[in-house]
Amino acid sequence: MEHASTTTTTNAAAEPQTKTTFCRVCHASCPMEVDVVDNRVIAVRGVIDDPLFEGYTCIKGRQIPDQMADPNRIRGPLRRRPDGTFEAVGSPEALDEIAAELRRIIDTYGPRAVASYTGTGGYQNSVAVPAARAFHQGLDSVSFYTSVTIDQPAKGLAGLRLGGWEAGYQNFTDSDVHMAIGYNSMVSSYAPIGGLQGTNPFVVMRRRKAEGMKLIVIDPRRTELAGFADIHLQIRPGEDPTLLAGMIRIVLEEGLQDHEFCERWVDQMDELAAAVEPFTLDVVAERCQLDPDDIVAAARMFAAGPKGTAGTGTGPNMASRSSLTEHLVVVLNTVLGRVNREGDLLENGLLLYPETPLRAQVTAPRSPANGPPSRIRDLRGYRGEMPTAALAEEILTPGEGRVRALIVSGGNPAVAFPDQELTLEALADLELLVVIDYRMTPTAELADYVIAPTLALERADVPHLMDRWFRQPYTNYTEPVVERDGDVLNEWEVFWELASRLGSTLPLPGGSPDMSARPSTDEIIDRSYAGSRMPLDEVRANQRVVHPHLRPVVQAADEGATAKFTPAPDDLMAELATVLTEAPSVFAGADPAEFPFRLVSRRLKHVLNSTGTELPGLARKGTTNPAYMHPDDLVELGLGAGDLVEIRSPRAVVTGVAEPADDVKRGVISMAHSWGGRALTDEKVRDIGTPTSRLVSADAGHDPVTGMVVSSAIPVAVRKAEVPA
Ligand SMILES: Nc1nc2c(c(=O)[nH]1)N[C@H]1C(S)=C(S)[C@@H](COP(=O)(O)OP(=O)(O)OC[C@H]3O[C@@H](n4cnc5c(=O)[nH]c(N)nc54)[C@H](O)[C@@H]3O)O[C@H]1N2
Ligand SMILES: Nc1nc2c(c(=O)[nH]1)N[C@H]1C(S)=C(S)[C@@H](COP(=O)(O)OP(=O)(O)OC[C@H]3O[C@@H](n4cnc5c(=O)[nH]c(N)nc54)[C@H](O)[C@@H]3O)O[C@H]1N2
Ligand code: SF4
Ligand SMILES: [Mo]
Repeated sequence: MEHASTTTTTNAAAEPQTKTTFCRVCHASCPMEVDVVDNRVIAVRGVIDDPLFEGYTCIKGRQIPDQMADPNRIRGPLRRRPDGTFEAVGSPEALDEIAAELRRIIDTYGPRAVASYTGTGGYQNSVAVPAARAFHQGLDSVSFYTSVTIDQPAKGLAGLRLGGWEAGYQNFTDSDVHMAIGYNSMVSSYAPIGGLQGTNPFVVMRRRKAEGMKLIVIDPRRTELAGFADIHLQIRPGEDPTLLAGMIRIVLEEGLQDHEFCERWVDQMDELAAAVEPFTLDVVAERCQLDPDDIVAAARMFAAGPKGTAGTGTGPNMASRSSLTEHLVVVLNTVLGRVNREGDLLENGLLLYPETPLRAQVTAPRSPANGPPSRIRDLRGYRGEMPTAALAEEILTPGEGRVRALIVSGGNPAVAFPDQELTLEALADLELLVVIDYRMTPTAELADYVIAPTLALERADVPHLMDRWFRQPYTNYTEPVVERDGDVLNEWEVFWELASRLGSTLPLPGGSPDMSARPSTDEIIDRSYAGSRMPLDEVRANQRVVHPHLRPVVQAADEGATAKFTPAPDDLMAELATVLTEAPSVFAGADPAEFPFRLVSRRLKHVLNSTGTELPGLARKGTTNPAYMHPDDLVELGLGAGDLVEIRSPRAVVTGVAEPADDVKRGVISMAHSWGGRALTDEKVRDIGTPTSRLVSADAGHDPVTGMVVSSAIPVAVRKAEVPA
């Protein structure tokens, strides 16, 4: 099924053939109707009668025809010549050479020296991550990295230290209140579980508000989502742990917690109360630069519920102390009893993964990071991956286990990884760099080989990321809608071809495929999602339909279930105790007075991180990632719209292009990441944008558990740039 059947028309003015698929530019997986003429996608649009999306798409998805037909698209492998330029090479030859080099590296240094990193471009393909993971298992190499560990890794870990609730926390669809902390679904299509997902977000939010749902938004910017808020707390960036501790204190002091639930399921309530005691309203209000009355009103509104959760996005997860923030959010939800109870129905069907028990009980707390030791800063792997924030140092630090080869699958480390200078040094230090990407990115420019990938509409797929997030039991499968254009490979095929040449296997959840004859993509999908709650055959036959009867039902707790939540673990409470005494330890030794501004990250409507920046229809000329600042701050600094601004952190200096925005809090600069090129200077800033990742430092202020590098709420000094005459 990998190759689409195309209709050959004899008519010169060929009639477009319309097919239904889904968009994979981002995780949201919007269904799409696609018009195809002569194997070319000429138009795409939303599917009006889709029960969840109701025709919704965004500007990024609608540019797919341009992306596929872009004359600069890489349509076959490229090999670096000694002089640094690239030459075209056939994929069998490129794969032979890469495999031989991997063999040499494994024989010389051991399998750990071979690393791969799957970024957002690979992540949208349902089999790219499973194939990369299996490749490492087959080789017995722990060096498996993805963008998840530089995204919001603290989320998956919070429920380990505190304990989890097997049946999960409450749904968005019937919540009475929701608290959104540093995410903006209206632009990003992203929300934590229990929040507003990217399935037609504007319409859904309007409906929920009309039904009486209350919304609290905590964000230094008055975002598109904050425009719907009943209360918007325009917090000073990086102060989320302060505010959350203050809110928990209000809840406990006013006795607003779910007493019955806490009595039965939560330990350490006294320790928790003692730990938040110093977070008095006055202290919190001053630190967060908020009105005390607003904080109390928000805490009471959220506590009144009775249903609904608080959840975070990338903002607070990129800021310092992200594990602590995540912990406090789940503690707040937990003491208010916002969990699914016996007999409740989950909104989502969890169709693509094996069925797991859903009892109304606590899963015992355990240590969060228990994977293989990293060679850097006492970090460890977690959830089967190694921490990407330490990958540059894994490459640069001599000794056993040093990474020597890296396969980048749909990622752009040169601009997306924290600490750009260190990242560039590391990429240049590799003995082999292979990049799977369809365009010449700053990372691909450094590669020994660039492999051209299939694009979304050229491959069979399932919406694996949204599977946990759809508001209903719903799924979608797509065949390829056009045939491959060029000598291009699906990401899984790259890993299969290399494993096959290395005499290794791809042990997927459903077992390794045959390694002597390349299997079909559908076989790889079947093996990657083996044991799924909805069998894959049914998924294929059953697209874009809501299956209300498949909403999982929460079961009773086991008799005598004893595990309890532990909201006050020693290490996190020790960290909490430092919040009021030490400024966020972003850059050790840096004088906060010298860096009075905070630079925060954000998403832009028309690009996905760095994807799309090359398309004229999206990144309109002259529009890169401006430095959005409050107009009064600009006036004070003597800056006008479009002026160049020097932004200095304790680590480095970048140049931005100033843009007034009265939705940004004073003292804050709001800027998107993954811009700029390979140079460590910014002469071309107006054309290629500013790499904010240069401002941060891999080894200062990192999260002790996840290794996350501070990449939002970055302390900076700002002044008008001196422009040479
Ligand atoms: N300062 C700061 N830094 C951040 C963040 C932040 O908020 N602030 N956010 C972090 C987050 S959340 C993330 S996820 C990372 C993102 O980190 P990355 O995923 O490494 O960066 P992207 O720019 O998304 O790179 C995706 C690449 O995939 C390519 N691509 C697109 N489609 C395909 C495809 O079908 N196949 C293949 N093979 N390639 C494709 C694109 O051309 C692009 O080069 O950045 C992180 N860095
Ligand atoms: N259009 C578009 N969509 C995208 C992407 C894109 O680049 N463009 N990227 C995709 C990716 S990789 C991801 S991970 C998701 C992310 O999805 P989101 O998490 O929704 O990302 P953002 O829209 O950047 O929202 C983060 C918000 O946090 C706020 N913020 C920053 N620092 C702080 C802080 O210290 N505290 C608090 N409380 N708030 C803070 C910012 O002002 C911003 O509004 O989006 C995905 N979707
Ligand atoms: S929200 Fe994401 S999946 Fe939907 S159209 Fe936009 S880019 Fe595509
Ligand atoms: Mo992300």
